Amino acid sequence: MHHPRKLAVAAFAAFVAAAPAAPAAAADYKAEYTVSTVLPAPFPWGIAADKWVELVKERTQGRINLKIYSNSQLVSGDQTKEFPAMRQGIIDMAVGSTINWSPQVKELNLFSMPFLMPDYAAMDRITQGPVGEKLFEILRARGVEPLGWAENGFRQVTNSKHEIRTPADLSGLKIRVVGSPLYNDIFTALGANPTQMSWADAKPALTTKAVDGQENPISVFKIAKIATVGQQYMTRWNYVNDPLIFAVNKRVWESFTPEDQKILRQAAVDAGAFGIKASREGDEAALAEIKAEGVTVTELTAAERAQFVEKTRGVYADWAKKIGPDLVKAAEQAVAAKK
Ligand code: X2X
Repeated sequence: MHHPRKLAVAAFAAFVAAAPAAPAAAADYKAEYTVSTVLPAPFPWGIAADKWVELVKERTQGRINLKIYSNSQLVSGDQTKEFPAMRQGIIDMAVGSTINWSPQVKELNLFSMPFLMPDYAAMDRITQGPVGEKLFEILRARGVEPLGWAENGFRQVTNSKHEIRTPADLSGLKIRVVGSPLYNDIFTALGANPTQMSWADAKPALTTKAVDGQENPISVFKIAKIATVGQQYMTRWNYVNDPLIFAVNKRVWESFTPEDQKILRQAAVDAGAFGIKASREGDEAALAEIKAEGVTVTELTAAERAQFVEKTRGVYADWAKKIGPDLVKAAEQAVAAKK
């Protein structure tokens, strides 16, 4: 015969066991989660990532700790291996550039389509609308949970030889590019001689003059002191804008309680907004500073810019097929949409 008290205890235990998902014990969580990035603070990229770490820690009272590993160190400096490493769980999370993930996720080449986005508003209409949602769905199907957007910035071409005002000025220049083969195609179409290399190798190659030029946002050029290795000419052509995505390995994501998932996602959205502001304001401030350092900053007239657009139309059409014509069309519509 059972003691009634024991029965009550057993019933209560059964009730607890059947109760809907109680918050996972902290013991189920890792003491620390690895977050891969390329550029650390004070680059806007690192500012966004650091903010995420800070907000998550604060909003979980220190239960969830993210740790940034910058300069692609978790993938031995090869930033194009970040996405597969995160998908496989070698890395828990990343704040990564769409350029660096494009070799594995071809749809992310959308942001590298030459001269697709004329300004920040166009960029925001893509990332914050149905196209952004669609890209997040694609990433989700590929084994990572995307949470929010940040920004590396509009990328400008620089070189050590002379001012670039027309495609002819690019002729024969050796330009360091990263990530996707789309960049090889763009610079080849413009008559340059593109060479793919990681960020880790870029500055040494510029220093030794193994390459004549590179392309990166103004803030990156300034903070990495690219002018000091002889890059005296910048053309502000805004040919692509490079967004960053906060993402988490799927199994790691599923290990979090719904409440903690909500915190992680909202913290990414908030850190992203903070980082985007830092990126846009940073570019503005850096522009004045690099000019003061003696860098020639070339602004193109509409007619001059049109020549670069014209020369890259074939590459654009070719890559629209690879990325997906519907997705590219939706992005073009978002760009054209009036608020
Ligand atoms: O390697 C680059 O040029 C950088 C730092 O901008 C990226 O990771 C895309």
